[in-house]
Amino acid sequence: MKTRITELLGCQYPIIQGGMAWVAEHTLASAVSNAGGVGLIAGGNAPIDFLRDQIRRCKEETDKPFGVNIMLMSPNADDLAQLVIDEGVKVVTTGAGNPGKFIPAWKEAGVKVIPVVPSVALAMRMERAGADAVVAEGTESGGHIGENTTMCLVPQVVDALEIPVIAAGGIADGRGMAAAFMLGAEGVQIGTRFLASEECQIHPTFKELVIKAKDTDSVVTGRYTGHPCRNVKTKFAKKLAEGEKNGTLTPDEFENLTVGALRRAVVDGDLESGSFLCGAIAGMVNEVKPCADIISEIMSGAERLLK
Ligand code: TUI
Repeated sequence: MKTRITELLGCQYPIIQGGMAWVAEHTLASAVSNAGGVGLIAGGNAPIDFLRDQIRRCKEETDKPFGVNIMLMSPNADDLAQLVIDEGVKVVTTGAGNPGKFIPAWKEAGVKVIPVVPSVALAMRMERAGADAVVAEGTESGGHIGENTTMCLVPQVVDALEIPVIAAGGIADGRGMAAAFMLGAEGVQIGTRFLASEECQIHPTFKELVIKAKDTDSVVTGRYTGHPCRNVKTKFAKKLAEGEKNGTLTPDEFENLTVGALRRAVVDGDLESGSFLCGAIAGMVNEVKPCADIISEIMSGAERLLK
């Protein structure tokens, strides 16, 4: 399947992996890239020396294009923006902010720039700033989210832009990919499906939560802090949601409880105080598989339907 995204990124399939903080490290990124998609290493809040090492390991594991996701609220965002240039990374996606100030330097260095956007307005700003493509991310996604759904957001972003659009949020099989293409997307970004991959290094408890999740097992917390976040509905997530709803947790108390909660989920599998970020499609993810199988099943399903 050739689209402007496969052409832009030099990959076999128009599938990019979500830049999941703490989750997306070199083994997952290289597995996705070796399977014909574009794997990503997530910067998150990680130290620069750690990320340099991750990028170098990924280069050893794949000769295919891979990228780095920069979480723009991270204190390391400026240093990571420079690191991707210094390391010759081919693709950058960004989240949780406006990457406009970095785009000229990335373009100069030949880095393909793909901001993740939750709205048409930001998508248009990114096109004007020189982005090569955007990821239009619906509220079905895991982690930090906007309010609009994939079904509503993607066609509106497609109509508003000339550059190609990658759809994200709620896509985990060939049907989802085909649907995104019918909305005008030329690629998909997939996160949650790759949580349940063999190459993903998250704690076994996290994988089990994804595998066992039903359709109603995700919850959005933190709207009142300005950082709404979709998680698996664990006891801890319910406590946060109730504290927010009943006013028994102030926004400051809420923020304090969530400091370090992503690490506690991914590394420790801590159900008492970890935040297991996950998309609403987890209910449909029922089996751990190698990334190559996940990608080939999605592609064969989508191609069959699109024909
Ligand atoms: O960024 C994500 N997903 C994420 S980031 C993350 S880590 C985090 N930790 C604490 C607070 C916030 C994040 C976990 N999941 N997806 C892409 C995305 N970007 N979703 C929403 C946005 C976004 C939101 C507001 C992008 C830009 C924006 O405003 C830009 C501006 O300045 O106008």
